[in-house]
Amino acid sequence: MSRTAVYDRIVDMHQRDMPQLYVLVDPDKADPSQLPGFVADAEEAGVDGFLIGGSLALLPRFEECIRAMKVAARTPVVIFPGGLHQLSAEADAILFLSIISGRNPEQLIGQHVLAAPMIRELGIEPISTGYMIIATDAVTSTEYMSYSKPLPREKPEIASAHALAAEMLGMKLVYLEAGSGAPQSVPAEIIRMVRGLVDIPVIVGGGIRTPAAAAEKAAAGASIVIVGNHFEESDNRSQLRSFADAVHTGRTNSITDI
Ligand code: 1GP
Repeated sequence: MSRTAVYDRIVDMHQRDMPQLYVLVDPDKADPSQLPGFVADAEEAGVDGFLIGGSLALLPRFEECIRAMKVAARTPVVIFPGGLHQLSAEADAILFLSIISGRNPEQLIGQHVLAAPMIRELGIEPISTGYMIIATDAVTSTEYMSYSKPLPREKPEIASAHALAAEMLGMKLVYLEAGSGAPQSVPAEIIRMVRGLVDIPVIVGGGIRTPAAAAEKAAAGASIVIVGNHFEESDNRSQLRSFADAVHTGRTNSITDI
């Protein structure tokens, strides 16, 4: 794959106004032996790609999980790094995240200086991403671990100004994050305003637990909707297709989804 293959694919779908569903795999919670089957089932159900990573890494099996996913994956497997310990040449790309909602220099540029030479050496495609944490009623792991203040959820104009600045700085994606397992997801109003202002693709994740919520994010302008926690429960995996359909069409077909 070329050094821009994953991003080119994301932009292509974004420009064609075709929202995508990516599933986030947490290496601490996944069983590597189950991952090839999970990835194959998810792709079969219409999932468009995968993120792997998280703010914590309690178990040393990040690379093992990526390898297991790559056994089956035909779609991109992209690192969503919680830190320098989450780098691997096995992945197709890495979200090179700068936490622009906060003012912690380590998360804005410090860690990046350390990571950049390694990413180059490993040959992973870096995708520069302006990452914004949107406040909820809970303190999420991302917020706590990164010492980064979230943006107020009732003020879409503040999030929009951050997104615009990210684009002007040359970042290639913006990621609106409520936090993994968040009690509330990113408000549609923020997504709508951000999407109306920037041309770069907009990723939305955190606290999305129903096809209706996923559809709402896509309809509001998300280029990629991320679902993590919900599919960690094996009982919920039968809903993969409903989520994928909801994101692809921006709506749900069943009233029971609401
Ligand atoms: C977290 O946006 C992702 O970074 C996914 O969140 O686990 O709540 O789906 P959930």
